[in-house]
Amino acid sequence: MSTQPVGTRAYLGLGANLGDRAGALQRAVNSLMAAPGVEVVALSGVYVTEPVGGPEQREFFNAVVALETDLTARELLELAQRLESDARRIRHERWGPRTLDVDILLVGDTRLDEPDLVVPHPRMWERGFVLAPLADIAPELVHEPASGVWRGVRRADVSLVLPEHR
Ligand code: A4P
Ligand code: MG
Repeated sequence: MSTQPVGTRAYLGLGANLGDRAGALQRAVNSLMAAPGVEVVALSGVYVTEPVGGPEQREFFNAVVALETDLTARELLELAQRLESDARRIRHERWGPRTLDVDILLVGDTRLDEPDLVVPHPRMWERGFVLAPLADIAPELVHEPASGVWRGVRRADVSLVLPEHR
């Protein structure tokens, strides 16, 4: 089932560093495709990225997804958290390893600064693991980044696919 999106462009960041990392990202894309009020319009490449912050942990797989949506930023956060719990993510520690992390990067020109939701995502512009995939699908948004931001970020030899349209 899908509702007709009214066309706010939103970008979500996907990350995984436990278990089947590429599979977790693809399942998240599949679930987004199936979600009412959400149309997946572009997928970035998949990047293998060194962990930023947190404990010693495995490299992440990261990607960015572009949506057209009539959901609000808060509704997108609820959807993101549902995808994370579907991936059986257990929160142990901030910035710690996770089967799936879904961050709300941008939602049209929405600006929110609430305890549990800050949009645009406050750390996105300094993170190569966000900017490299974002530049694949929205190069106009990624200006000359601070030097060093691309370190530890390389293309993975896997790609995400958009499943057949419903
Ligand atoms: N929250 C507030 N704003 C947002 C937003 N725009 N999108 C709140 C999503 N969530 C948002 O997140 C903690 C709380 O942030 C949520 O309950 C939500 O209400 P979390 O996912 O439980 O914890 P976290 O992800 O560990 O913390 P945080 O602060 O969101 O971290 P980041 O900034 O998401 O960074 N290194 C690599 N290479 N690749 C990564 O993907 N990810 C992180 C997490 C750190 N290092 C990484 C990567
Ligand atoms: Mg997060």
